[in-house]
Amino acid sequence: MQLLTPTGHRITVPEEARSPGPDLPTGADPPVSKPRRADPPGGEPTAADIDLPAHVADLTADDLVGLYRDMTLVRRLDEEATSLQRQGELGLWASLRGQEAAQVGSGRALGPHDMAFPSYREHGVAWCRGVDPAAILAIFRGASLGGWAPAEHGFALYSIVVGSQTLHATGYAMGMARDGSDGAAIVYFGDGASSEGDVNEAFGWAGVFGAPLVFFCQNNQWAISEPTRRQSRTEIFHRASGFGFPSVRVDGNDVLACLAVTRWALARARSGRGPVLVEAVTYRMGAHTTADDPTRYRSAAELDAWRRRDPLDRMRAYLSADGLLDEDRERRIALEADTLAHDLRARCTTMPDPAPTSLFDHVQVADNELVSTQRAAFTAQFGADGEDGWRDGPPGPNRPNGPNGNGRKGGLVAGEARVSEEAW
Ligand SMILES: Cc1ncc(C[n+]2csc(CCOP(=O)(O)OP(=O)(O)O)c2C)c(N)n1
Ligand SMILES: [Mg+2]
Repeated sequence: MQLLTPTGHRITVPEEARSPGPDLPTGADPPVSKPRRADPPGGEPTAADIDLPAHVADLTADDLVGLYRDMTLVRRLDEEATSLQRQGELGLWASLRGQEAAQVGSGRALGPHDMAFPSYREHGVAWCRGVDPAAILAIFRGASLGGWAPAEHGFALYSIVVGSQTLHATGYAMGMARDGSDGAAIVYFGDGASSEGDVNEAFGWAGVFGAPLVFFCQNNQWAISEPTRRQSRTEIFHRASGFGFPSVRVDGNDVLACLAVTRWALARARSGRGPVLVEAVTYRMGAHTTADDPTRYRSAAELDAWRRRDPLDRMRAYLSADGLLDEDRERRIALEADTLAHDLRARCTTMPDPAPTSLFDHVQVADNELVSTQRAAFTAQFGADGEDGWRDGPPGPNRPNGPNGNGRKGGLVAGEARVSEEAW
């Protein structure tokens, strides 16, 4: 298959190195793919006019290698986090494996005044926004109740309540417009989330108010064990037309296509022309979370087919064919990835446990009566530092060894990961 590089060269890439997947109505799209589109009512020219290569034409050789480096580092930190969970250092981990191109491509499209709203799997976007990966691990270790200061990074906190962040993002984007901000918002959600009422309400509000917002749906083919084809009678990207704004389906395993489309969508939103829905077609190569066993609901053949469209392999093939990535550069990136993983492990395993009373500290900006009352009740029972009786005291109704607890004598122990898997 012939590809056109941003620098105007034609290269040939093996057929199996491209996506989208077998169940998509697709022709032979190049990596910087022709977008599929759903025109909004009124015939406004939008996605039809996107000249994708033009949106990445400014990228230098270093920029291109930089995208590959981002994806490699993000994959490595994801692997390390998965191992840490398996070794009992994290309560849970939601892997992004397979979705690196969608996340790095869209994440690198963001500017300093833009604001991103993630779900719980956007470690690659977090990376692009300068969030310390250790802060993400702290959440999954139960050592942090938040993670980072959203305003510092233009990156909101993770949201576990599926789809809820689309409403937060819509309100935020409407506020940006009123404040005269020159940025836009982007919100990440999954194929499964698109079935939620929250997401459809967000579409309605963002469409009606012309909010400067990019809805970025990573269709990774699965919502835990529910395949996309059983979640919707229509293609996800078609939904936007019913709400009056344009949408684009993009090859989510193509980092350049994701970068180009998101740049286009953000520029459109920033210029006051309202929201866009991007459906990035990709694949979750790992389990839903470490609490999940995907072999119970999907075939090895399916995984294998998507493995051949691995976004890192594709970018490596692309760069190598263009002579932009030699063995030495690759070795240096691999070394950097190992160093990152090593550092992350050391920092994760030595994280101090938070004080139990810190639970009350960040509920609201200022204390209110309800939180104060709860804090007083908690310290009356467990002492000023909240430590008394947690570990081996007599049973109480909600204590680890009480009737509503988990029945384990001794309850929580220091260093034990504490994020409940059941919530996922
Ligand atoms: C409102 C709500 N309902 C159910 C859940 C349980 N849950 C967690 S993740 C998930 C599937 C989400 O699938 P998708 O939106 O495709 O995102 P993905 O995990 O594939 O990235 C579900 C049902 C939840 N966290 N929140
Ligand atoms: Mg999904």
